[in-house]
Amino acid sequence: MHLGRTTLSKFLIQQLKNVEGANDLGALLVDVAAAVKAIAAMTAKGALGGFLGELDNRNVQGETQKKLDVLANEAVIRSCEWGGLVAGMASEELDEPHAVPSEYARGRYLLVFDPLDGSSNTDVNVSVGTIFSVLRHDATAAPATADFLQPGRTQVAAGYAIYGPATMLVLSVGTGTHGFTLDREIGNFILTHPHLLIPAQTSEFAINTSNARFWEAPVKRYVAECQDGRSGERGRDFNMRWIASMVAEVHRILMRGGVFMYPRDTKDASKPGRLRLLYEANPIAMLIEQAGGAASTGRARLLDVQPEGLHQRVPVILGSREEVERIDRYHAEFDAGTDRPFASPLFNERSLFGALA
Ligand code: AFP
Repeated sequence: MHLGRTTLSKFLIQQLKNVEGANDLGALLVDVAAAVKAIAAMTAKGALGGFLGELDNRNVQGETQKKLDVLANEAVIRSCEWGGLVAGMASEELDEPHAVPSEYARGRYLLVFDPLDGSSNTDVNVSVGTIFSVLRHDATAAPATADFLQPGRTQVAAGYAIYGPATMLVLSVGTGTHGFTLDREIGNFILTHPHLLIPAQTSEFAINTSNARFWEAPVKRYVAECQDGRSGERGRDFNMRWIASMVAEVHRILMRGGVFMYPRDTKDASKPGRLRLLYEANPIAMLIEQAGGAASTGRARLLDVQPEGLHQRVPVILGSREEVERIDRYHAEFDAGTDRPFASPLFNERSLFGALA
């Protein structure tokens, strides 16, 4: 592969040549890339395009929808529904799966996506992204919701677009994680970051510390040690980042390492996490693992979680492998009651310290 000259299409032909159904999968990813170009054009216009601001309705998540949420959702649907490649689609912005209109043939893939992740950042001009996941649907019948509820390890492809200073597409078809940069002059994604690899160690963590009082003890333990720096357990100083756009955090981690946490917290006991399993955690987890990192709920490998609902939420801890393994170990020690000093009654959630933490 020639850096700076390999287009997305050429890359997919090369990577998929021995994969059954390669042409259809490659063509679907090119259709997703076309939607990404349309979304990139809209986000780049900012206020000039009339695309900013909120609508007066809420999505299935109960969240206020931004105009760009809906426009990005439409862009993906319209780009991917007609080509005879998908049997159905599911989106963060749609209560139920989108059925392929009867005038179009159905294909053998399911496309699951978050059309605009980090959309609370659109009006303040901070990087946002599109996250997508491709699953198989080896049936001729239209898919039911249950057909989308496949564990992340069954994904045949996953990726994200990041609409930053440059628009990039980062994807995996199971042969590593690779980055492409949009050359706006020719309208092509060009391979610029082949075989991304995440350093196993890092001194940079990302978490929304305003939720600290709601975290479980193992997360409090891990973050406290990072904050203690070189005088504490870790013997080195750490840096913290929080962009409130998962795609931007993940991109930084793929470029230079780090660990991202949106863990289970007690802010809303009905929600096991903030991030959605099918169209945020799973595709990102595939990219992270394909780049040598790890992706966990704190108690299980993310890609092994059996989905129970289309919009199910899940705790997310991912990035540099040694840090994720340490956080998992802290969860195991907490669950076994063997962690120190957090096992002492002074630090559990129900004690004085827990209340004050
Ligand atoms: P929005 O798409 O509603 O902006 O949410 C973005 C996100 O799902 C993820 O991209 C961020 O990491 C996380 O939420 C930020 O959550 P907080 O606003 O609670 O920090």
